[in-house]
Amino acid sequence: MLRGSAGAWAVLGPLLWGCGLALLQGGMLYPRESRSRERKELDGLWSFRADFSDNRRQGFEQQWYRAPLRESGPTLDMPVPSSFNDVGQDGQLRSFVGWVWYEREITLPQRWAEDLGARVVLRIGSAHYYAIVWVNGVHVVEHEGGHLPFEADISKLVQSGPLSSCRITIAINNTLSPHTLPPGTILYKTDPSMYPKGYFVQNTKFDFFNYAGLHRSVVLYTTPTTYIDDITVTTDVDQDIGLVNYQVIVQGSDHFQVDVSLLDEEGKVVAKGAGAEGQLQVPSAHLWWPYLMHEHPAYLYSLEVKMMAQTAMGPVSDFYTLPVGIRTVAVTESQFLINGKPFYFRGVNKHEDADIRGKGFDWPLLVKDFNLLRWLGANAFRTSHYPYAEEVLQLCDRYGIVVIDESPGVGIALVESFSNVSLQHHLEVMEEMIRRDKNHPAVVMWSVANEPASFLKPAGYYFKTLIAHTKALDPSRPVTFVTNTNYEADLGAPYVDVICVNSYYSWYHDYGHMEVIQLQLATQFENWYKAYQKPMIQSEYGADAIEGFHEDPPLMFSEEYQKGLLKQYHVVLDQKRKEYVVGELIWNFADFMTNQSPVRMIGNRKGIFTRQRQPKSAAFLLRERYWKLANETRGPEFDPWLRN
Ligand code: GCB
Repeated sequence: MLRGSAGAWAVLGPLLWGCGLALLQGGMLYPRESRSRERKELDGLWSFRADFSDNRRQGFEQQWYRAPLRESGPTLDMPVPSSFNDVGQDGQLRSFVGWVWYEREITLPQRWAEDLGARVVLRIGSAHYYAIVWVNGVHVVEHEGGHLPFEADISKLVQSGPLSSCRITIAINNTLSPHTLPPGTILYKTDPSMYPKGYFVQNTKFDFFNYAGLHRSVVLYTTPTTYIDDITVTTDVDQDIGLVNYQVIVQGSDHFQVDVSLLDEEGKVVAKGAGAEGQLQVPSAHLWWPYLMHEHPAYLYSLEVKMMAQTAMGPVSDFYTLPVGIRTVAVTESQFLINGKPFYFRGVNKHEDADIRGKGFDWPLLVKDFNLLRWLGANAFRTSHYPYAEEVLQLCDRYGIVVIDESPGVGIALVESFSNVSLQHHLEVMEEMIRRDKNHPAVVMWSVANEPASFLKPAGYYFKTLIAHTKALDPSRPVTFVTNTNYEADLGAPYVDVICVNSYYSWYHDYGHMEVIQLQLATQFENWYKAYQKPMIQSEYGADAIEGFHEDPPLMFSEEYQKGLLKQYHVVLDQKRKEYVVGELIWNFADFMTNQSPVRMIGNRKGIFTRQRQPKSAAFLLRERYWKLANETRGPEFDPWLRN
C-alpha cells in the first residue's frame, strides 16, 4: 500500500500505524534495461542506525533525514540486500523492534540529471514492513508491507539543481499490528518486579524469525517521460495455436502508438500486433511445460513492446521486453490441469532464509536452491508464507518450477485481524502481488493465506470477499488458502478452488506413534473430499530432524524419524493421488530460523536440507520418490532426458 505523508504517521505513536485506504495505481514492471531504459543497482553498503530511544521516535524528532545520517550520531555499515538482524554482534539489534534508518549517497550519471526527457524512478524491492523514503531530505513515498516492491518518480528532485548527487534515506519500522500482514501485537510488560520500565515484546502467530531491513535490491532506473507503465499477458491454446492476449498501459501522453512482436527462443518473430491491446496467434506454439513433464520444459517467448509517442519535446520511444510462457491452467472436481493434462505438485515449501543475511536476497543461494530442487526432481513449490523476490519467479519461469504464490497472510488468528480494516489491507496486498506477479507462467495459483483461524465467525465473509476480489483481479488462475482447520468448521473453504491442507500427524500429537498416520491421513482426505469434491493438496507435512542424530528404532528429531514419518504419508498419498489428491509439498525444503522457544532448537528443523543446504536422509528418500513419480507420468517418448 502506498501512502502519502510522513507527518501524519509520526504522530501515531512509536510503534504502530493505522491502515489507510489507498487505491493501487500504476504498473510494477520489473526494472529491465532496454534501448530506452537504464538501471543502476544500489546494492552494497548503506549507513544504518537503529533508533533505540525509548519512544523510538528520536529520528523523527531530530529529523535525521534532513542531513547525512552521520551528522546526527554514529552509524553502522549495513549490507543491502540483507536483514539487519544477524550481521552484527549485538543481541539487542538482532531482536530490535521499531524504526531503523538506512541511508545511501550516490552520484547519478550526469545525463540522468540533465535530460529532462528522462524519468528517474527509485524502486525498493522489499522493506519490512513500513517504510518512509526521502531523497535529499524531501519525502517521496511511504509504503506498508514487506515482500512487495514500491517506487517513486524522483525526476524533479534529481533534475532540479546543479547537483547530480542524491541522498536516499529510508526509515523502516518492523512493528506488526493486528491489521498488518502478517499480523502481530505489541505487549507491554508492566510488572516492575520483573521488567524494566517501558519493556515490551512483539508477539506473532507465525513460525519464522521476523527478519527486517532492506531485503531486496534498491534500484534506480530511467524511462522516457512517456513510457510503458504496465503490460498484462494472459494465454490460451486453441488446438495447436497459442493465443497471447496482451494489454499495454502507457503513461505520460494520450497520443502514442504501440507495436508488439513475439519472438521465439531462436529470436525469430512468430507474431506481430499493433495497438495497446490485442491477441497474438502462434501456430504450432511451443507450450510452457513444467519440469520433467515435457522434453522441452519452460519454453519462453519474448514479447517485445515498442511505444512511440509525440510529445511537446518531440518524438519519444520506449521499449520493454517481457518473457511469455504460453500455457493454460484449469481445475476440475479432482484434477489440476496444465495445458489440459493432469498435473501433480511434487514439491516443497520454502522460506527466504539463510545464515547471516536472514531474508536478504542472494544469487548464489538462489541458484543453489534451484539446483537442489532439480536434483530432487521437484516440479513445484509454495512461496510460504509471503511473496518471494521477483528473481525467484523468473527462475521458476526458466526452469519450469510451478509456483503457488502466497500472500503474507500468515498467522491471522485474532478476531480483530478479520475486521474490515484488515480486510481492506489484505485486498490491497493481493492487488500489489497480482500486479507484480501476474505475468509469470510459473505462477499457477494464488494462495491468499496460511492457516488463518478460519473457524472464527468473521472468517466466512473475510474469505468470500478476499477470494472474490482475487479472482476479479485475475480470472485466469485458481485461488486457495492453506488450512489446518477442521473440515466441518472451516468457513473459508467453500470459496477456494483447491483444498490445501496442512497436517502434522505423529508430530504435534501422538508423539512417536507413526502407526496412526495412515488412518488419520486417509480420514483427513476422505472427510474433506466428501464435503467439497475439490482437488486437494497436502500442502504441509513433515517432522523436525537434527542432521547427524540417528536413532533406530526411530525417535523424534532423528533423521530416521523424519524419514519414517514421510514414508507413512507417502503410502496414503499414493492411494489418494489416483483419486483427487493433486499434490504434496514437504515442510520444509530447508531448516530456517524462528523465534526462540523451547520447541525450536536454533530454528525449525523440518528441512530435508540443513540451513546450509546439505541433505538429510529424508532428502534422498524424497528424491527417489519424486523421480519415480516423474517417470510414471512421463510419455515414453521422453526417455532420453530422464534420470535413470
Ligand atoms: C505449520 C506452519 C509453518 C510451521 C510448521 C511447523 O503448520 O504453516 O509455518 O513452520 O507448521 O513446523 O510447525
